[in-house]
Amino acid sequence: MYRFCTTVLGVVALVSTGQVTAWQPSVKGATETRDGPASDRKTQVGVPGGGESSRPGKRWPEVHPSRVLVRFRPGVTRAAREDAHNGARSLRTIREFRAVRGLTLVEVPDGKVGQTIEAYRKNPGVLYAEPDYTVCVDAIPNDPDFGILWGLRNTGQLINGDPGTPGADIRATDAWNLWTGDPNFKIAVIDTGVDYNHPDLAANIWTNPGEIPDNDVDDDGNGWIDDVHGYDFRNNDADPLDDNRHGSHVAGTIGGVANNGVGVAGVNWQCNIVALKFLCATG
Ligand SMILES: [Ca+2]
Ligand SMILES: [Ca+2]
Ligand SMILES: [Ca+2]
Ligand SMILES: [Ca+2]
Repeated sequence: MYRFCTTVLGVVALVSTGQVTAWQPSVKGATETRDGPASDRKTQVGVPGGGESSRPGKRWPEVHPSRVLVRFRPGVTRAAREDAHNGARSLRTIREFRAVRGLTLVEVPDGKVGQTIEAYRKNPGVLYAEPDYTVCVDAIPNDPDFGILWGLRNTGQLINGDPGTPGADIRATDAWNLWTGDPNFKIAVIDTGVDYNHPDLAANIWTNPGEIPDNDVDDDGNGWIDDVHGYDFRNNDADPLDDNRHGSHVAGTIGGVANNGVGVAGVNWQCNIVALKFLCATG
């Protein structure tokens, strides 16, 4: 079985597929940002995902619908803080954190998180104000070789006996909390071809729905005969099967089937890889 390593192409794949744009609205507080009054929606611009509610498939981080975290600048007096709370129409102070000086958790009217944050942010004594997010465990796929993919998640693990640098990665697990790919996204791998039969790739390989294989006819009329999974421009045939492994390696980084208990995890757990071969067997 091939072992795919992470490369910068993985980052390219994330960018090329717009990985931060797709979510399902499954969260507390989402009602306010998606369906609330216009004034409230506007205030969500400063919230991750705010102001982009029209994008299809968007998923919102989980936000408590009646709590806000506000941190005051050093030196702001107790009286000034109370004025700020009153000005923002907070209902009460739930907690003042000792570990983070000036940080306070307040209760706000249900569904008024965005409006309250905007009011706090206008106060010069406020360092920042933000929703009370629910923090989730990172999405970790169950693929047995995920642990060696230091480019996706670097915990300082040993690779060939050498320790890595924790955090020197593309924050893939953070991204996967938001989005893990889309089976409708077509990503062309222009390389030495792709092993479209590979057990960790096959489910993410594009199949041309308008093309009947091996009948020597360009059924979909796109100019290429029998282009079922892509095309081999190096040898001028319809079979882009990899004869070098490099293209499959790249494909695995971009879209190795993830969380299937097999091999690696690609940056995109689901996608449609189009194999376009232009390099020969020796690269
Ligand atoms: Ca065709
Ligand atoms: Ca055909
Ligand atoms: Ca071929
Ligand atoms: Ca896998």
